[in-house]
Amino acid sequence: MTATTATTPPSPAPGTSGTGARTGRRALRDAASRVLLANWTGASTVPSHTLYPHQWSWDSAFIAVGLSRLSPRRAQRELETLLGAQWDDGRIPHIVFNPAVPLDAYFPSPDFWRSSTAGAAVGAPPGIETSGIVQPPVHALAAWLVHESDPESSGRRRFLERVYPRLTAWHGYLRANRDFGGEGLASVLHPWEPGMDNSPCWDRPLERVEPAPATSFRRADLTHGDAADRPTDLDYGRYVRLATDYRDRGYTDTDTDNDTHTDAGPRAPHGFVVEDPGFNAFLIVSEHALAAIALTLGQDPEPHRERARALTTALVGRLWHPEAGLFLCHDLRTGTPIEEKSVTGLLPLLVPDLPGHVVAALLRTASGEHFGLGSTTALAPSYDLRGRSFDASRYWRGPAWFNINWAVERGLRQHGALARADDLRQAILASAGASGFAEYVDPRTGRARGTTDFSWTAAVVLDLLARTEDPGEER
Ligand code: 9WN
Repeated sequence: MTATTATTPPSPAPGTSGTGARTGRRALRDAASRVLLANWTGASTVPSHTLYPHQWSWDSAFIAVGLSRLSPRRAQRELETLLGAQWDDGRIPHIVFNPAVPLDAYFPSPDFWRSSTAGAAVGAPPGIETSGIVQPPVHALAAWLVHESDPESSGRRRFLERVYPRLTAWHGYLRANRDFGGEGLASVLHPWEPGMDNSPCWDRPLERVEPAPATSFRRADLTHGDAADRPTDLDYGRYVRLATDYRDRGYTDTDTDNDTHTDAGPRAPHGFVVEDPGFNAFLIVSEHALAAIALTLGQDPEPHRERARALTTALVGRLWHPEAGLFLCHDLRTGTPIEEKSVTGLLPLLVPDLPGHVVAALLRTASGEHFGLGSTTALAPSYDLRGRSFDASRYWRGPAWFNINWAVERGLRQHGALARADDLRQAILASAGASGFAEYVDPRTGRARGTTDFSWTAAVVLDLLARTEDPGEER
């Protein structure tokens, strides 16, 4: 499916009270439910039947949060299906392939990743094909929210008992294998890992990567997506090179147990090694969620709290840049910050114990000229409105994404910016509905980009609607 022409001006959203508004909310809820039901494949949900016909890691976390508002049982299943593909080293792969889908429906396909053979030595499961890279650790947060949506069914099915060891193993993988900076933060090894694949933040680090020849692979995304909304062939060549190199070294993360902890360029055997604030913000929030899960299970929450505290200190110490008013990505191959303003730098608003001056600066930056939230834009754009690489249509280089805005909304609310959180919530609901549950939208006009009937867009709508309908339900 190509981009639609639906438009959603950043105008006032439907109100939250009165009969008309109630009818509007019911219609929106029904429409969002239809998207998730149509994208359900029996054990999990595809982000989109056309563009992404398998299970994606962080998509499933957001989807589970939305599904919990429809069917807690199905939400639990969504997460447990993903965790069923976890590798023995603890990693949760970014894609779990559906064997019934033809190989040419998505690239890179299972015969590219070859997880069950190439990853066997580090514990890739036999009998399931997955990718070998990861995505942001939203899963423990999602598991906790799924539990909270229906503690009774969760308890009856021993949901938390089952997922807790897997989630702790996942965080253990990131601690043991991805701390290339040496202060606890997780690094990403591929632009697909932070989930914001085509962000201008990756342009400089990617310049060092020799692209795989265009003739060595065949993209499938352009069959379903508009080329103007998608990464370029040159970007794809570099994505393919990095993934090929990782695969060919058996998906091992470090060369030896030698000291890889040097900021001036880790001896990590990877062409791309970056600390990303959004990825780590989700890790911290998920560590807090593990503390809540441990407490519920009668286990000691303190180790999780301690890790969350240490990660928060490292996040602020390493990635906070007061002069930018934002967290910046850090390129570990050069030991330098990446001087691009991306929405990933606002995501630490999710972190509960940030210093007050950092929160105040983030709130200013969110509504300032670079992101324009509440003034020139209704939803936070993925990249600096004034940045030289800003592109309102192209994939993570400007468009606004709904999962990210859901996270920003939580962050604003958590730090007491309630009116702004309310406005953003309403803007998400209005824009999602008017754009046909678009994958992403032009942040200035609301015009739908990418594909439509996109699962996490519908999922965050269901979650926000549930919380809007019952303000007492805030979590
Ligand atoms: C590569 C599925 C995924 C999202 C990512 C988004 C996009 C894939 C692609 O789609 O990435 O993983 O083929 O472009 O960037 O965040 O998880 O929705």
